[in-house]
Amino acid sequence: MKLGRFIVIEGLEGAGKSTVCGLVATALTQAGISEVLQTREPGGTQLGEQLRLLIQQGLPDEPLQATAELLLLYAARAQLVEQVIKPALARGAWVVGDRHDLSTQAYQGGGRGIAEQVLNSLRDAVLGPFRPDLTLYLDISPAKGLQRVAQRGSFDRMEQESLLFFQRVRARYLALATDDPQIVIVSAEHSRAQIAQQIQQIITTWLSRN
Ligand code: Z5A
Repeated sequence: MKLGRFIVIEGLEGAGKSTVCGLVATALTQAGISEVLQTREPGGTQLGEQLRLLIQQGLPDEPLQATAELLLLYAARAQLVEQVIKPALARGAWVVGDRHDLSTQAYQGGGRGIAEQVLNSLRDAVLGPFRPDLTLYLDISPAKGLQRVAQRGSFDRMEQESLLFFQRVRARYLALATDDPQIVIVSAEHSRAQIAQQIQQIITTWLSRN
């Protein structure tokens, strides 16, 4: 039985997901929720962190095929959901996830062009009916997001994709978010202070209704 809630933060690189995960966790703690756990995907377990490295760095002499990448992401997700997220929710903890399944729909579906039917079958096989209670999609233009990330100095395998790739990812995010009442779209191009205020408002309103 699920006692806690699962809130996911999504968006392109540089959208501010890690920053917002921290803001959401703080807002929940201030609202009196005693245990708040933060996760990230791919990652969050021993297996997931190893797969994260593989997905981000690739292999030296062999391109990672799109379907192989998809299966690695789901292997990491299966391990995280079963080993960390579901047990946490069952004991009453709230979980704030830096990315979850919507990333796969956007990057592997919109970006890589894997058919929706394939993604949906895999999602249903791995996750069954398990879904987040709330998703905040931080919307940013790919150029602006990559500009923020560039300040870190180096790009990982995915960040080296073309601007067109990220435009397709963003378009898929927006299409999915517009269709789903449990996804809230937040413009991520405002200042940190404006975003912090907006996140606080969204969480306060959502808590009062749920
Ligand atoms: N991936 C996938 O393809 N399919 C999947 O199913 C999943 C993932 C789950 C790893 O993701 C990669 O895996 C990712 C997608 C793929 N590919 N890429 N590339 P990740 O989440 O670990 O990496 P990321 O998306 O690249 O995260 P990030 O670059 O760390 O960005 P972020 O978490 O959204 O932002 P941040 O760290 O909070 O902020 C980035 C910088 O911007 C930082 O310097 C901040 O100080 C700054 N920032 C934040 N907010 C602002 C505002 N409001 N104004 C100005 N500057 C700001």
